[in-house]
Amino acid sequence: EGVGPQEYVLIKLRVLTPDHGQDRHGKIEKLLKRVEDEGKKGVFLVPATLRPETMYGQTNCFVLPDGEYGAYYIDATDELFIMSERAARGLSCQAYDAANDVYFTKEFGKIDKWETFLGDELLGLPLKAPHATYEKVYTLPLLTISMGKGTGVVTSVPSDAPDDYVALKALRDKPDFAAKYGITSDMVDPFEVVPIISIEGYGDASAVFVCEKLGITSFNDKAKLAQAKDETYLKGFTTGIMTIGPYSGRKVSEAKPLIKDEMIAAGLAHLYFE
Ligand code: A2H
Repeated sequence: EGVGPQEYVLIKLRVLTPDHGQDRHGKIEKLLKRVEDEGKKGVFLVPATLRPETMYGQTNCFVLPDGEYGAYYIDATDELFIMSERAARGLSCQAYDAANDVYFTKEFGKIDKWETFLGDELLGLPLKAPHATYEKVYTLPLLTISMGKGTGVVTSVPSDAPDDYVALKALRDKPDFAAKYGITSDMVDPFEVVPIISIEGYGDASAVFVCEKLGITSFNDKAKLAQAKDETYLKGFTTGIMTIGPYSGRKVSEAKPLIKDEMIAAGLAHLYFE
């Protein structure tokens, strides 16, 4: 790894009204109501990604079921971001007023915690994901999330990320596993992999290609999964060609900074360093 901070892009996935009548969504329903009553601009799950150009391929978002999250009011944008407390601190450049339990940052102004959640209380939520081809996607469990990295929220692009593909496939193929987390088939079955980047020799959904080539069936295939990630990440960025969106036909390495800047300018994303 290089020296200096890692730049992530936080993608703003808008939390929509829960549509499955699940008891565990009581807190988020209350929060959405308060946000509406107070005229704030909305509640967003904010996954941290290194690959903003892949957002066309989103099929869902992941949280850690027993991870601890907070909903933080962002003064400067008048919105609430759901992320780990650690990320809220990071976003505020570690400026924290303990006496008043508020965070400060030059870019965002005051960051104020309105609610806390266990990941489980965020599972099965409908979301509007920017650039996704699906009108709405759902929050699903990912057990390999580290709460010590990024925001503790990961957006899922199964076409290009082997972790995301394996996790989504497990939820589709193992109904007991999905049921354990209250995930119903309509939250996973309609969400086919969306091809977004073509790589010579790997087709237009490289993560699917490599996972099948190496015979990866679960997260237990650790060594193979590591190999799959090495192959796809490097190739995708260096030789991949976009096959979707306004930069279709352009190299991934050229499209990435353009898409990133446009998403930030449009208020769909924010930079985050740690
Ligand atoms: B990437 P790095 Cl398509 N725990 O986004 C586990 N994984 C996390 C995480 C956390 N707390 N926070 C972010 N990530 C994932 C897209 C993507 C990503 C694609 C291809 C490669 C890729 C869609 N998921 O990452 O260890 C996020 O997944 C390649 C490493 O901080 C984020 O970018 O370097 C990436 O890992 C950050 O990993």
